[in-house]
Amino acid sequence: MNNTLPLKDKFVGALVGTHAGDALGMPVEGFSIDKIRGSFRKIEGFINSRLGIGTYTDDTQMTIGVAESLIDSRDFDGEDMSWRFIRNFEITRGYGPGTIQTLIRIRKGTGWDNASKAVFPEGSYGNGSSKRIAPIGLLYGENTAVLIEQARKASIITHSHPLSINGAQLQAFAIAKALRLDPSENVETNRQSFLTDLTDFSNSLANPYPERMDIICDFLNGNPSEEEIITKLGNNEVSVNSVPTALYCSLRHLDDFREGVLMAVNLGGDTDTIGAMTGAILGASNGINSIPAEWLDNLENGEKGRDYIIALAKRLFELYNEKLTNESI
Ligand code: R7I
Ligand code: MG
Ligand code: MG
Repeated sequence: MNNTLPLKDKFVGALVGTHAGDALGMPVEGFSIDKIRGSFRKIEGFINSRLGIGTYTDDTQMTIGVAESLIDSRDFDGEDMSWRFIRNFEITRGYGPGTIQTLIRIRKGTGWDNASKAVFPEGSYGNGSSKRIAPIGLLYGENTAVLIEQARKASIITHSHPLSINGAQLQAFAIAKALRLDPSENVETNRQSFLTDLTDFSNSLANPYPERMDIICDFLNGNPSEEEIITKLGNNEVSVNSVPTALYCSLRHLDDFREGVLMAVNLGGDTDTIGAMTGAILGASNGINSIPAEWLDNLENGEKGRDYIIALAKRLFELYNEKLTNESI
C-alpha cells in the first residue's frame, strides 16, 4: 500500500475518530436540527452533558468489543465477540432496545448466530452493527470478498436484517477504502476515486443503498441545505438513514476531520452514531493527527478510554501486519 501517512496512524485515527465523533454527538443525540440551532446555534466542539464531556456511548463501547475480540481470537469468532459485548455492557452508555434484548438472550444461552430475532422478527434494521464495524474494515480490507463476509458475521450477532448487514458492509468497505487513500494526494482526486469505489460497491447492495449513493453524487455536485440532506439521506437510527449520511459528510470534508464530524453532528437526530461513523472514516483517511488536539485532550481516559483505544488500534495494526505476512487475509 503506497501512502505517505503511516498506516498505524490511520488505524489509530479510525478508532479514536469513532470515540471523538461519538462523544461529540452524545450530548445532542435525538435533538432535531431546530433544537440544536435554538440551543447552540452551531455545535463547534465538545459540550457538557449528563455523561460528562468526551464520554463515549454504546457505539464506541461495542467498537472496543469488536477490536478486543479480533485481537485476542486473532480472527472473527462470534461466540467470543458476543461475550465481549456482554462483559463490556454498561447501560448508561445508551444502547438500542433490540441490542439489549439480543445480548440478554445470548447471556441466557441462545447461540450468537441465532439470537438477533428476539425483538424484530426479520432482525433489526437499526444502525447498531454499522456503528461498531470499524475494526472489521481495518483488519479485512485487503480482500473485499473476505471483508463482506466478516462484516456480515459481525453484524448478525445483533442485526440480521439484510439492510443492517448491508449497512455494516458498506461502512466497513468505506473504512477499508479510506485507509488506502493518501491524504497528500489532491483532495478532488481522492474524492472522485472514493466516490467511484463506494458507488460500485453499493450497486451490489439492496435498495435503497444504490439510490442513496446517487443522491450523494448529486449533493457533491451542488450545495444542499441541511434540511435537504436530512430529508433525502436521513439522520435517524435506521441503517439506511444514517450510513449514507455519514458517507456524505465524509466525502464532503474528505481532508478535514473536524469539519466532517461537525457537519454530521449538526444535522441532529442520531448524532453520536453518525458522528462516530464519520469519525471512523475520516480518521482512517487522515490519521490520528487530523483530530483536533483539544478534542483528543477532552476524550474520557479511564480504564477503557482514549489511551486504551489507541493501544487497541496499535495491536490491531500488528495483527493486520502478521496476517499480511502469513497471507491469511
Ligand atoms: O441498532 P441499535 O443497536 O440502536 C443503535 C442506536 C444508536 O443510535 C446508538 O447510539 C444507540 O442510541 O442506539 O438498536 P435496535 O433497537 O436494534 O434498532 C434501533 C431502532 O431501529 C429500534 O429501536 C427501532 O426504532 C428501529 N428498528 C425497527 N423498527 C421496526 N421494525 C430496527 N429494526 C426494526 C424493525 O424490524
Ligand atoms: Mg450511542
Ligand atoms: Mg446513536
